[in-house]
Amino acid sequence: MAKIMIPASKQPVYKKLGLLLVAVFTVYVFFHGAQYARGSAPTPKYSTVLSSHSGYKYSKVELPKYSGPREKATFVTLVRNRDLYSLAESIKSVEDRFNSKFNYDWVFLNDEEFTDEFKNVTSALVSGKTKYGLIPQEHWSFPDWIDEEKAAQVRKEMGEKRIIYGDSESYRHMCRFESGFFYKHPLMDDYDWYWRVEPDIKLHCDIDYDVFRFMKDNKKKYAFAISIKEYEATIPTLWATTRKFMELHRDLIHENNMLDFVSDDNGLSYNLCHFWSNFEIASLDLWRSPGYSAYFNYLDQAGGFFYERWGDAPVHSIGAALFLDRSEIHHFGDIGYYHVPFHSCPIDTSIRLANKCDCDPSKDFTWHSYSCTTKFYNLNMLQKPAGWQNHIG
Ligand SMILES: Nc1nc2c(ncn2[C@@H]2O[C@H](COP(=O)(O)OP(=O)(O)OP(=O)(O)O)[C@@H](O)[C@H]2O)c(=O)[nH]1
Ligand SMILES: *[C@@H]1O[C@H](CO)[C@@H](O)[C@H](O)[C@H]1NC(C)=O
Ligand SMILES: [Mg+2]
Repeated sequence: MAKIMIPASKQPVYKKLGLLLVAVFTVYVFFHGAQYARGSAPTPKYSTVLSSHSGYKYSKVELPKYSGPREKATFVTLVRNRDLYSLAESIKSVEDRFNSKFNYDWVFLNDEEFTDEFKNVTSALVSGKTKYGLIPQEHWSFPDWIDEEKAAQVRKEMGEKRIIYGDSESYRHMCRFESGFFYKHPLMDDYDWYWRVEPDIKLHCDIDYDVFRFMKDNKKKYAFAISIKEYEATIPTLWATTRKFMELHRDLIHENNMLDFVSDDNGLSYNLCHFWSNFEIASLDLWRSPGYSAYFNYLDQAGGFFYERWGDAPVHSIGAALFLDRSEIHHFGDIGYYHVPFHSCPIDTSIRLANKCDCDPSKDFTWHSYSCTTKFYNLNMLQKPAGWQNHIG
């Protein structure tokens, strides 16, 4: 959508051009009025204000810049009550940078009931509707084919080896839930798209367009901000299991897949590359598809979520690489993002200034040698920003 930009610093000029301004607004209001009529968007919060004021002042305050048809989309956060205030900062950042302009809903999921304090604080921060869901027990427990003693023994051994979260049972339920169940929660039935948000994340830049509409209009199904390599010790047999699945289900794998992102030797081994799943903007159809459903069930039966410590990030990434057309995967290079310990920060100064980014480009991880994003650009012959070589680190 065209942007109407009337910087406050130029207001005196507009006073002189009062008539022209009125004309511009008339066209603007007409255009957007037509958009509301076309779409199924709820009435925008400021629509009536426009006609009851005159003058240039509301060019800064009340223009419904980001109206029009919206997607069936929601934010989704899996979280414990005790992480409320870490999450509150994430929400405030996402609202300030993006969602206060679009008012998308937010679904919160938990393996325990949310407290009233949690609901009060989060519903005050979110500009869209908030929904709170309890995870059904069968989505957060050992399936009956898992040998719990063996699983406990593995946790002990992986703890002794100091593998990150190696001794944690809840982390494993979390990874299995994010891999195969979050999109099956009834609260997610209302949506086609989601944006995953975790506690303690931050958006570094303003996002002035509807990312969900971008995904739809550009035929994207999965988008990431940061990619990285997995700790091999957490997934010793994930690739062997994936290969067995591929042999059994060749028909389910997309003919124009992106297997070359996850394997450097034509499928023989996993190169450990994955999209960092604490940030995801994606289509729920991907996970609800016959291909991914069969893949998740196969992995779940194999038991690696408990007998190893398979993460949802490699599982989602391999899933996206197998079941999507490679053109359906998108890197959001203009969204500055932080989740400890990595930043993505646009290294292109003009993007950083235009989007009011507050990050230090020298801390950007995107073009670092541990990141897999350069590989993603190379494989897809996408143009990398000028100066990317200087950020290899
Ligand atoms: N309800 C619930 N949510 C959890 C639990 N463990 C993790 N989560 C959530 O699952 C997501 C991933 O967990 P994190 O602890 O952030 O895992 P991580 O990102 O790999 O590790 P960090 O570097 O610690 O952030 C976050 O949204 C957490 O809030 C749990 O036991 N219960
Ligand atoms: C939550 O908000 C309700 C309504 O404002 C209030 O009655 C209740 O005391 C609040 N509870 C907590 C724990 O903040
Ligand atoms: Mg996290």
